[in-house]
Amino acid sequence: YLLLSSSPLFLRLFSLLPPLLLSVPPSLSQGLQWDESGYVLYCPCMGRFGNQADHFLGALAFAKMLNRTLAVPPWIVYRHHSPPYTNVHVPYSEFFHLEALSEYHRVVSLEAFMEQLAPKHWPPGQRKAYCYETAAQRSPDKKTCPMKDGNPFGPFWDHVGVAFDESVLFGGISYSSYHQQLWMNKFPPSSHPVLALPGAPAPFPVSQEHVKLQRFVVWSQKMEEEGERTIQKHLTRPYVGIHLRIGSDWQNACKLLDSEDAGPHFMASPQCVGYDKQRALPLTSSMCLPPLSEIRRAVKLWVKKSGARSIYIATDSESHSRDIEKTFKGKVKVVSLQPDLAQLDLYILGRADHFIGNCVSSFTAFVKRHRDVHGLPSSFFGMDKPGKDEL
Ligand SMILES: Nc1nc2c(ncn2[C@@H]2O[C@H](COP(=O)(O)OP(=O)(O)O)[C@@H](O)[C@H]2O)c(=O)[nH]1
Ligand SMILES: *[C@@H]1O[C@H](CO)[C@@H](O)[C@H](O)[C@H]1NC(C)=O
Ligand SMILES: [Mg+2]
Repeated sequence: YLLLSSSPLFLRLFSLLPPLLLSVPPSLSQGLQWDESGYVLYCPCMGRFGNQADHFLGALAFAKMLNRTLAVPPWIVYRHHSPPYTNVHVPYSEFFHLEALSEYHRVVSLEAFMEQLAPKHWPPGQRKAYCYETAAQRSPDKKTCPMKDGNPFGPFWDHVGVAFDESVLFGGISYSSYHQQLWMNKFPPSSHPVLALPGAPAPFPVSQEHVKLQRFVVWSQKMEEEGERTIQKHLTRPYVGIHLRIGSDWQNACKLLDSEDAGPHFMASPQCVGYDKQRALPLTSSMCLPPLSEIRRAVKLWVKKSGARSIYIATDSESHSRDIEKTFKGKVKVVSLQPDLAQLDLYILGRADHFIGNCVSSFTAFVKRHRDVHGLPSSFFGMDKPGKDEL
């Protein structure tokens, strides 16, 4: 069992991990049958959790579109500033129910695929990489997919235990449903059983039609227990959860908004300004990087509206909890745990009575989608009433 204490939680969670396959539900891990319709493998090699989650939804849809089983990759967690000072590859099922995905489409964990299916059906010597011609242009011979070039690419495939033997290049084809038939014709599973890709076959941010796939991303029992215990211990309902994305990398990113031709679409912003570029609401700088005055205004408004008795602050930097406490003259409990495990923040924000997020952040987007699935209200700094997209 996991107990919460501030710093070693993350490591404890991993040290308790049974080696690879034991954490996969038995029905999915035992006696895996080879799928003649083929597989999609990819590295979640762009960005941190929020980006990886956006990409995951698109990759899931892509696999279904091609009627191939998705080999669900582990999450890549960057632990460069604290132990173990390296990338950690966390099995999907550590955070979420692998089986819940099956309601939408056939999946297998990449770990189980490698352990049980690859030795016989995708053996060393026959491992082809697939990529865009443009990606291969960067290689010395101009025709090799850059599967393991640099971080996180190399460490990822090393972790999985894969070396690639050959490259298959493609061009003039996109990952959207528009090209479904083209994919099917070009790469039939009989001659191309395993499509291994250097990155997710999906756009960032997640496309509008795939937002609703969040429904199949269900917290693991372990995360749920840890999350519920934490909420019960520290918070009093109703509570407002807020996401402060204000660290230095973010300050730099938001500066790009000041340029003349910056439109409303910037990183995850379609989630609040709307996906339709023509009709999108304006994206202001306080939506990207809310100043303390805006943080206090929005928190005050939503605490009042929801009758909140406590506030949970998730942050990538400082929590401003003193200032927020003062705003309420100590009458509302203000909590910021800054857990080592970012997913614990996501869990707590996802369960709040009201959530105020950062429109441009994909970390917020994960929470927003989860709350929409469960019919819970959300708003954004700089925007109290987010635009509604027809799904
Ligand atoms: N624990 C915690 N980590 C955060 C928070 N905000 C950002 N981070 C970290 O910063 C990363 C931001 O990258 P990403 O998830 O791709 O979201 P984005 O950059 O905001 O779109 C997260 O994955 C976390 O590791 C937060 O509120 N709590
Ligand atoms: C999709 O794949 C499954 C599993 O291999 C197979 O049984 C089914 O016939 C395929 N469907 C189509 C339309 O090809
Ligand atoms: Mg990011």
